[in-house]
Amino acid sequence: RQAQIGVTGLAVMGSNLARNFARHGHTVAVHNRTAAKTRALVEEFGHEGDFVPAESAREFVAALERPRRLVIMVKAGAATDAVIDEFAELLEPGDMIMDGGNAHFEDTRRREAALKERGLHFVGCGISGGEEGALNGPSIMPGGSAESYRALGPLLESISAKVDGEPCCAHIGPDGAGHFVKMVHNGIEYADMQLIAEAYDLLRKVAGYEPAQIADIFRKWNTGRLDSYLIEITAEVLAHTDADTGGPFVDIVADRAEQKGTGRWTVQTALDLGVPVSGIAEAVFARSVSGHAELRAAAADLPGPERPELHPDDAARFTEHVEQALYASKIVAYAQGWHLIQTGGEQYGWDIDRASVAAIWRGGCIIRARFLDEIRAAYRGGQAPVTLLTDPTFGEALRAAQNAWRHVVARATELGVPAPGFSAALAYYDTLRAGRLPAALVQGQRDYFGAHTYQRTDKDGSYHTLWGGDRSERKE
Ligand code: 2AM
Repeated sequence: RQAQIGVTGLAVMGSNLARNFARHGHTVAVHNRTAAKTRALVEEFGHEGDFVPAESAREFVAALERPRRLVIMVKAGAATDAVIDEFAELLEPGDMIMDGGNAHFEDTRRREAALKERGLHFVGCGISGGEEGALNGPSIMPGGSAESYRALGPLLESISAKVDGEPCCAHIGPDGAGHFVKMVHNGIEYADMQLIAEAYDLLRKVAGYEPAQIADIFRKWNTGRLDSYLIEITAEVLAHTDADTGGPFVDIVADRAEQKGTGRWTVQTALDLGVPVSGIAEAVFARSVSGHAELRAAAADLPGPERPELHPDDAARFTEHVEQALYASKIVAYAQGWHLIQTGGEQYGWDIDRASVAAIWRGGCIIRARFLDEIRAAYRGGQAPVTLLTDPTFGEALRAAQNAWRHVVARATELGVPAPGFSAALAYYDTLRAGRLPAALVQGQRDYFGAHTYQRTDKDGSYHTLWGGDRSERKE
């Protein structure tokens, strides 16, 4: 019997994806470099659906109906290239190779171009939702040709998360578009997590609440506009008690946040494309600084302000302000992410539907949230806003939140509690709304020391002032 789809690379993500296909009634060929894993998968989960185990690459390819749909789930980087090379030899024109790993979109572009020469479709596909999502319904972001989506899309849509009956899977655009959008998803995820962590820190250090109380605050927030997977799990983590010490779990975890690199890629790409993603950058740097034990130890005795205890009424009011600041900062982080998607789409000619990206992130992925309905609405039909900040719904939320937002950032600063995410988000907001920026002065400095020239507000052309001479102005 012939399989509709094949999965090679049967670590947890690959196994779960294969099981998800099988549970949805698809016949799935399964293969792994080490064949013992293939046998183990079929032994343990064979009853869940129709698996065709293959011991060799050749057997695996022969098991697939044509055009072949082959999913690679191995480590990003050299392993992915090795597996692509191995299978490209065995495939025929029209066959499809989908890479469901976390590849860099530039690698995906390179691989797609190389395989196209051989008549093969290469689909770089972002998959979000972790191991649990891969099994029960992830958010899926496939790139590659429209033709490959016609063949692969229905299978992918069938295994994706669903929201209001809509699959959390859509064709993002050609070549690297899917992995690009997945990368931005992760960058936004870093920012969202950092903002939530700052809200916790302020509620603890300024308002004086204990982790269990803050868990309750987050649970309450999760019934409102902040309703999201990340807020939900944050409440769970904060409510958790360490079995060894009997104290809050959050107090015994080493405070060094690690990273696998997709947040860094997002910021590097944004720098290359000239897109200000300051909220995401601060989140990446916040993880980085947390890991610099030597810097933190050296600076531990630097002076800070006194922190007075808050009256319970003031703590309750401050909590409301933190909710406003968190929501406003979150809007900024997502606005920056969508700006990056827009610019990447223009730079690489992808024509990405930004409403559809919001739609497929409503379920399955780590940043899934009610909030994404609003972003979808902002980009759906009519004129897309230049920035999410000026969309009527978000603009109104920012207008209502801005005083509380400023108050929270000011209190954090006065009391010496670092809030880089909240602060960067507010600075971005104020930068965009400022009529004049001191960038004018920077242009003057550049012209002074480097004769870099400047433009004037009142007439066209480039100008240079003879700073070392009589300071007269020349049109260049
Ligand atoms: P393995 O079980 O034989 O190690 C995660 O590492 C998955 O990627 C595993 O299924 C692993 O196979 C597979 N993998 C890693 N490097 C590989 C390579 N160079 N070729 C084939 N499979 C590889």
